[in-house]
Parts: sequence; structure tokens; C-alpha cells
Amino acid sequence: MKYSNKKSRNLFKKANRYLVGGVNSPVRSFNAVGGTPVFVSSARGQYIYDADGNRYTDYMGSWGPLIFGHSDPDVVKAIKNAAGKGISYGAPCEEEIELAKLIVSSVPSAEKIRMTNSGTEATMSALRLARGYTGRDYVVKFEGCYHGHADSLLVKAGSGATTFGHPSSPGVPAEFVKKTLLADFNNIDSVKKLFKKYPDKIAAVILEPIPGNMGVVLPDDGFLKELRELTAREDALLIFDEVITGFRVARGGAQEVFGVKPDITCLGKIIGGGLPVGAYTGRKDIMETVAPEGPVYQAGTLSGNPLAMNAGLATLNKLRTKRVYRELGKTTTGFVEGIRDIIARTGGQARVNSIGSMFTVFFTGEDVVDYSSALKCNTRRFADFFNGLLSRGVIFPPSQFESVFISTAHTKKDLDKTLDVIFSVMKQIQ
Ligand code: KE4
Repeated sequence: MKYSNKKSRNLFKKANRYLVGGVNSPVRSFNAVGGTPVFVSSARGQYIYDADGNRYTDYMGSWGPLIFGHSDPDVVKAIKNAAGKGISYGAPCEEEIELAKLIVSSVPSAEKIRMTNSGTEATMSALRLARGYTGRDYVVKFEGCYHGHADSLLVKAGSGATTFGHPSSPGVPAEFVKKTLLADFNNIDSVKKLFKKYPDKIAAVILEPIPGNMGVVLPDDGFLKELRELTAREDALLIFDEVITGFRVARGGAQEVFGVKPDITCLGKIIGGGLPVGAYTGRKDIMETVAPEGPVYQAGTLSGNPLAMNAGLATLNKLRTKRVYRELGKTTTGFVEGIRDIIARTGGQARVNSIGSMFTVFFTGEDVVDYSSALKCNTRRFADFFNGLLSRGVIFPPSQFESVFISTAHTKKDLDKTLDVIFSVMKQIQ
């Protein structure tokens, strides 16, 4: 059947009448890769189905939450049961305790936790907490890391901010960003310089321990450990934004993989199983500075929503063993080796960075080790790659500066077939 996206095109036209850019989140707009975003009508396992009836093997994974693929039966059952008992209580429920307990028992730095409704709320609140706890105003972030769209973090941000060429967004008053200092990922001296310049003024250093929003970039050996030692010496807090890596690269996230314990950890995505959940967690004495125990205010109408808590519980309960991570890691490594082999065979100028079940294909001739090397990628070539895959029934995240995700729903047959598609696209776009 000839590929048609007529219905998606019509829906996109209609969407643009009411929704800004026709979407509720910019990266979904396909503006970075051209063409019309697919309007999804249903999704199951490794597949999404669009309004025109096209089926795609999906490697976006809803940008990270779906480690077990779409409509995982256990998660669907948990949501259905929960909905039958009530949609939102505006009062505490037992499931909030259960999910909190599960996260605290899994994440090395977690002693007490607060649930939010998104990763942005988690990082925004973590910064406020760090400033409230230390009494200091400055924070350090790394160019290319993306922590959601809170004002003081939309400075040289990755993900969609970089994709659309506005790493620092208009609308954020200069006074706000004056207190956000910028360092270079994998460059500890760039952080030391800031502590030297702003002695006793920096409340926290926040980073994605394994950035996914420059595309996947790995921390150099010892970088995270040096950051931990430096912030401890300077009485500043270390905040790991593990919204992507939490329960993705290991049950205890990147802090388990690299053996570095931050003071505060931000979570999201997987802990909500596809429903809106974020969280920030950390040392008891720090977290107890948050209202109602302490003076740092933070709240949310739907925080701890019972449906979201049950979806998160159903997901994390399936992640209790290391076996899932071992298998996902093995599958992803084999797949990534296959892609590297295709790049070599087709003489492609591309690199692949991967860890656990996340990876990025960078269209560049040099290794991607930080934000500046990621920015050298040929985003036009990436767009050709993306669209070549799309027309052959495979969908990657529509941006060079994102992570691709493998789920337990991807079978060997899917991955082998996808390698064949990648081979034909790589040959075509060289
Ligand atoms: P949300 O507010 O989108 O739930 O989370 C913000 C956030 C915080 N920290 C990290 C490391 C993140 O990756 C994100 C959100 N990730 C992007 C894609 N990388 C979400 C996709 C989108 O913006 O539509």
C-alpha cells in the first residue's frame, strides 16, 4: 500500500487552528526534520499506528517513559483498576506511599521525596530547594543540558531549545538568568573557575549525569566524581537530573552506574509509566526544608494523582530485578553495533553514543563528547535519515539532539528489520 499521510496532514492543519504550532510540545512538530508530524491513533508494544493506518516501529518511546513499550498490559490494568476507584482525591492515598517507598529503596541518594506532575516541576523545585537550603542564589548548569522549561534553566538548554535554535529563550528576564552560570560538560575546570569567581555564592550544580538532550553524551571517567568532590568542598549541592536516566540505565539510575551520590535527584518519565509524574528526592535534612515541614514552598493540585501513582507502581514493580537491565543493555549493544557496522559499510559520516537502552546516531565525522561537538552535527543529514526511516515504517525522535530508546517490546526480528531499513537509508542519503 502506497504510503499516505493525508489524514495526518488534515489533522495537522486543523490542529494549527487551535494549538500553537499544531502541537503541545515543540519537538513533536517535526519542524527540525520537515514534513508533517504523524498523528497517532493507537499504540501497542513496539508499534504506533497513525491516523492513516500506517504502522511504525517506535523508537521515541514517548521520549523515555515507556521502557516496556506502549500499552503495557500490567500498566493498563493498573490504570483501569485505579480509575474505577476514583480519578483524583485532592487528599493523600496509600499508593503515594508505596511509590515513594519503591523509589527511596531504589535510588541511592533518595531518603525523602516529593511527587510533582512533570520533570520541569521537579527540577524547578529542586533549584528553589537548593537556594532555600543554602541561602545562596547562583546555580551552575551545563550548556546543552535540558532540565525542562523553568525560567532559570532555559539558558543554553538542549533538546527542543537547541533543536529550534533558541537555547536561551526570549521572555526570561536577564535578572533571572544572571544567577544561572554556565559550564561545559566534561570540563571540570570550567566549573572550578565559577566557584573561584563566585565564592560562597553558588547554591547548586545541576546536570544530566548522562546527557540525553545534546543527544546521548557520556561523562568522562571521573568527571561525576570530581563534581561530587568539588561541590562538597564548596558547600554547594549537587543535583542530578535523572528524568531520563532514572530507572532507565539502572534501577538506581546513573548514580548507581557511576557510584556517585548527589544531594538531590530529579526524576520523571519512567516513574509515571506514561502518565504525568515527576519527583525530586534527596537527603532527609535537605528535603525537610520543603513545605509543610519547612519554609520552601512547592505544591501541585494533581501531585500524587492515584492513576499516575498506580501506573508508576505497575512499571517500577516490573523493574525490580537487574535481569531486565542486563537484557535491555545486551539488546541495545547488539543493535548499536549493527548500526556502527552499517555506517562503516556505507562510508557514512556518523557516530553512535549509547549506554543502557538509550543511544543517539550523530551525523558527524568526529566523536561527540560534549555540547560543542554535538553542535557540529549535520542536522540536514539527520533530517534525511529520519525521513528515510519514517517512509519505511520506522520512527526515531525527530531531532538530532535527543535520545533513541529501546524497550522490552522490541524483538530481535524488529531490530534486525530496522537494521535493514537503516542500511537502505544510509546508502540512499550518502
Ligand atoms: P517534562 O517537564 O517534559 O516532563 O521534563 C522536563 C525534562 C527534565 N529533565 C530532562 C533530562 C528531560 O529530558 C526533560 C524532558 N525531556 C524532553 C525530551 N528530551 C521531553 C520531550 C518534550 O519536551 O516534548
